[in-house]
Amino acid sequence: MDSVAAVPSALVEKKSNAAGREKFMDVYQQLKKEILSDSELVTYTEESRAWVEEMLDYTVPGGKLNRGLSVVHSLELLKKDTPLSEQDTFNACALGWCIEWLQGYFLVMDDIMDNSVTRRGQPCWYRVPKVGLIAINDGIILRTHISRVLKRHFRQSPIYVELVDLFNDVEYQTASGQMLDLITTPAGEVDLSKYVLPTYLRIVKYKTAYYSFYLPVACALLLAGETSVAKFEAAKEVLVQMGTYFQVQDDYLDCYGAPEVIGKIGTDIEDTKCSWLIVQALKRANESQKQLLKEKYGKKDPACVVEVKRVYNELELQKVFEDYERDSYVKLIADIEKLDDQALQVVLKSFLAKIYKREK
Ligand code: GPP
Ligand code: MG
Ligand code: MG
Ligand code: MG
Repeated sequence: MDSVAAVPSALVEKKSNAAGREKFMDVYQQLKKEILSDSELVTYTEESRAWVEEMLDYTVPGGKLNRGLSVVHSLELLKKDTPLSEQDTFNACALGWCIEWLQGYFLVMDDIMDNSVTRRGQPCWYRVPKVGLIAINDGIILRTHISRVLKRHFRQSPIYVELVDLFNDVEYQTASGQMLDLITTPAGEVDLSKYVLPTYLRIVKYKTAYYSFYLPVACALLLAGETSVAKFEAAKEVLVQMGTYFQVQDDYLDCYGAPEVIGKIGTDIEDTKCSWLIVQALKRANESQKQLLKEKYGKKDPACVVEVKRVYNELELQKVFEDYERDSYVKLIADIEKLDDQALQVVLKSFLAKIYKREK
């Protein structure tokens, strides 16, 4: 047995993950440097360059980086036994960062819309005193950086048009989902009859699943030279289901997660959100519990939030969630195993393994 084989495989994986993350961060530094020295369209002042740099460091790289790193991991798995060339690795990292930039932009905007307080363990960007609503323009700036990165690194590539289209389509889908999320629960209005599962599923498919799950894998498929529309569609079908499961976890953690672990303080009850928990609660509540939810849901008062959570506990929603989580996993694995393409199966299973029973 040689020395590498003697190392437990989990350890090897951890080590290579750490190396992958380091490489990924190096590419972040490079892309940031390129943006800050890009004078083709904009001449920075010293002050504006410092603002953009601080804003980028605050809003882009501080998350779990699951979406971005998935582009690299998925491409490795799609290429099977052929190690990625330097160029392939760089391209996958650059697209991974485009997704992280997109995520940074969405979160800056979402936190304003959701009136959130913390994100990734620090105040939301708009809550930084000198920032305030400048954060809206910073969000737009983040969005424009994606086009700059795509242009600089993929303009000459045969997949450039596909990539630009993909990012545009996914942004449109996400903004439409965000709109559904917001107009289902206009401020000050509590109409509990709207909180039913089909409405919920439509919201989360658009606001979360496309950009968080389909987009990274679609980028990897494009980088791998995949051209079969059927393959993209097959992947999308499973990834949208996986994204739905991911958002259910997000809604669960909003109420039951520890803020110091998830890095944010939940606001779904105060914001009258069409969350998975309220949908499940209304399905199971008796008349008096329904009345209580109607009175207390969507109120800023912490005492009202406590009352809502009490009903959730009476209805044993933690147990309902555990069952849902297990069933979703089993169903997703079964759906993945129905696909013809073995490499795609491995990509999807690995993505699922990253989020199953996540605590943050
Ligand atoms: C997650 O919703 C959805 C998004 C972050 C997409 C936002 C889209 C825009 C076009 C701005 P969430 O509010 O439940 O996320 P979190 O719990 O992280 O605040
Ligand atoms: Mg939010
Ligand atoms: Mg939101
Ligand atoms: Mg949430």
